[in-house]
Amino acid sequence: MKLSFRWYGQDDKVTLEQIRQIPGMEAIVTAVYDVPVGEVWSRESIGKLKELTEQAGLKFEVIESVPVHEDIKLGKPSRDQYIENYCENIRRLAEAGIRCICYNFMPVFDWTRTQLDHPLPDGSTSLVYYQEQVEQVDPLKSDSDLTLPGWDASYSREELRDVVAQYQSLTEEDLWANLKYFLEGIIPVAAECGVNMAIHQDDPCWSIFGLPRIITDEQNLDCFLKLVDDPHNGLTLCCGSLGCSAKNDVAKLAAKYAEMGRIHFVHLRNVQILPNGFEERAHLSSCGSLDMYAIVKALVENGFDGYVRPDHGRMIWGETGRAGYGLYDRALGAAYINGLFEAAEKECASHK
Ligand code: DNO
Repeated sequence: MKLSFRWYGQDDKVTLEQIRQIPGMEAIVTAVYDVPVGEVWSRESIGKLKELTEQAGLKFEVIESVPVHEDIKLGKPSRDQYIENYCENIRRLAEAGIRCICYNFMPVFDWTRTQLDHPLPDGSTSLVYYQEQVEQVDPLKSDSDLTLPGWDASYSREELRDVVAQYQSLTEEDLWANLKYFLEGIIPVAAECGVNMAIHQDDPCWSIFGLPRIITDEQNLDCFLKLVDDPHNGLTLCCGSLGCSAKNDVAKLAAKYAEMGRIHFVHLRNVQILPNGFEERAHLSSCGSLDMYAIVKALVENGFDGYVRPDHGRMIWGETGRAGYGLYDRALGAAYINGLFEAAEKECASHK
């Protein structure tokens, strides 16, 4: 595996110099943030990210995310232009050395939580999702001030209502058809450029705010991989997104899709499943519902050799910053991930 760390560019409070000092750190996961969703990224912006990353002694090989324009998800006539722009981004990123692109196909809202600073008993804070709070934080209601770091903040409330309304007549089948159309446009380009596309699961892995969500479970991941049956059409296996539903056996999915060679990127984090939702916890198996060692072992035993990153961390030691993306707890996560892989690799080698 190649250990990586998400970095939000020069505005990130976490610096490349800090990231480089995490043991075993190889690559940076980043994106161009100065371009509206759907537009072509400038070679200058891509080049700057590459230069900064490489100057810091890290590799520039993974992008998270190249976002997919809503018109593509909605299947509007303008999608062809947006798909062409997407292909151009793949080409430009490949030229700059990118090997893996993470993206998602969630209508309107990316990852969603109901509180970003929930205190845990040890005094740290973490991101949580409580069903009873979902109603209160409905982003379409005028008295809701919720905006989350993962959401496209460029929408006004009116625009948000409008785009959500456009989904009212869209069924899950339509969304699948639009995803297939998108993949048929981009995967041949990715294959030609040697880039692995890695779809992120919907987070949480169920429908929210009345919008369809389809990248949610084993059956749907099977369907997804068959839409375009090419190794460049693969997954970002996000343990926390799949693992917040007890119906997903993440270790089993890790084994299955790694064996098929379709996992290109892994987000490792633990969650505690609760009757009314879930809480993000420290990475350790004993802190949440997921058996992190079983997941890593499943990856190693099945020949996974892609990128891995610690996912959301708690806020600890008084750190403030971007929710889920502070330095300290993610660095602890990285150290733990190193340990899990070393143990799994040695155990696997001893059985050969
Ligand atoms: C949340 C992230 C997601 C992810 C996108 C991928 O912290 O895991 O925002 O980057 O869904 O497109």
